[in-house]
Amino acid sequence: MEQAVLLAGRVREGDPRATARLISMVEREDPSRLEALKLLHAWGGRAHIIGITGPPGSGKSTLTDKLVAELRARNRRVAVAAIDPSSPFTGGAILGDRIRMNRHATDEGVFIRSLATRGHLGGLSRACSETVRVLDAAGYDDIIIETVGVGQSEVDVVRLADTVVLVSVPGLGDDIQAIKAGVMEIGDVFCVNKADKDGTERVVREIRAMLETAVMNGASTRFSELFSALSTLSGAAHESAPDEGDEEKAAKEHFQQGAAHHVAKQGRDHGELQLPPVLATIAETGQGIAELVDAIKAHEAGLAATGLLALRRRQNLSWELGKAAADSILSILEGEERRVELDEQAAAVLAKKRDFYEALAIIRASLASRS
Ligand SMILES: Nc1nc2c(ncn2[C@@H]2O[C@H](COP(=O)(O)OP(=O)(O)OP(=O)(O)O)[C@@H](O)[C@H]2O)c(=O)[nH]1
Ligand SMILES: [Mg+2]
Repeated sequence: MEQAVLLAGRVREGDPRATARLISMVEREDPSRLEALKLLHAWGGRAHIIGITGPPGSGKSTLTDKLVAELRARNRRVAVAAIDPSSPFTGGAILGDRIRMNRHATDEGVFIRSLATRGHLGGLSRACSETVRVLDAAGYDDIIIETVGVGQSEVDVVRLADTVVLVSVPGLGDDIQAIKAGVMEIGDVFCVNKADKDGTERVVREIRAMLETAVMNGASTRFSELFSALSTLSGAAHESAPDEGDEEKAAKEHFQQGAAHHVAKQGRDHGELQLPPVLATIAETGQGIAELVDAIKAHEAGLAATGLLALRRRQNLSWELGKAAADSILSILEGEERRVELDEQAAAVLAKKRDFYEALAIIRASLASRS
């Protein structure tokens, strides 16, 4: 306990060694981490959490490296949690990332960590969300989560984010790679990297067309929600005379209008349709990075101005709680004692002593009585 108080205190002061130590405890699922995490709970909620996802090799790490540099130039303290799902896709990538990110190694305003996780269910999401909480409490202004958009659990990780950047690249085939309908929905900012390659314009057009179709079909993208909230706000701001309220109110309205304008500018106005920004970048040279950061920050400002940030965080957390609850029930079911019980019920069903649903009801009742 005393240890946890000490460790949490040092994390809160922004001590990078304490932060790294607590994250290592998170990684190896050390039960004593929970005490420190609980103590840090009150200090979280200030960082802007940015998720970056896309197909393997699309340049996420190179982009992240450049985003870090740009955010530093804007005086932000930045932390990166790069997920290493130990998948065959990413083999060896982490070493390259380390070398690339080395230039930030002596910068105290940067913290970079790749997260290796155990293969078990829920391990990845849990480790990532706990890590983000640690980094948030440690006072980093921006936290970037880099995760490869292949499996469901990797994509799930970006549900922690306030702003999700979906990366794609030209030349990965006709059916726009990993950007399938489901993944599309989670994107707030779209980035076509490797714009030095042929076919960039085509991918940009395709993504816009997909977004357009989705919006026209009534699919509520996160962006369209944001945009309509912003238009309501800026409409209201125009109606009330600025001199009737106090200075604070005027400043707030000014900010809201600014955010609305910024988001409108970054997104593309297709007549009635408001689409999220689709930007082209060359991560290797840094081209388009400042615009990408502008778009990410405009998105954050828009969320904050409309109150959608609080809503999104609640939705994210509620999803996370549900997932953690499901995982913990599953781990109970996978325990030895439960296996015996499941086995007994299976035997009873096979022997026609009871049917499947009666057996299920018995298991559910026994689980409920336990908790
Ligand atoms: N031509 C070109 N190559 C790029 C660009 N950005 C990154 N690359 C290269 O693409 C390769 C993959 O880049 P990474 O940043 O490791 O990609 P990643 O998406 O992080 O890869 P994984 O983490 O393995 O999924 C590297 O060789 C980069 O140098 C770019 O804008 N143009
Ligand atoms: Mg990478």
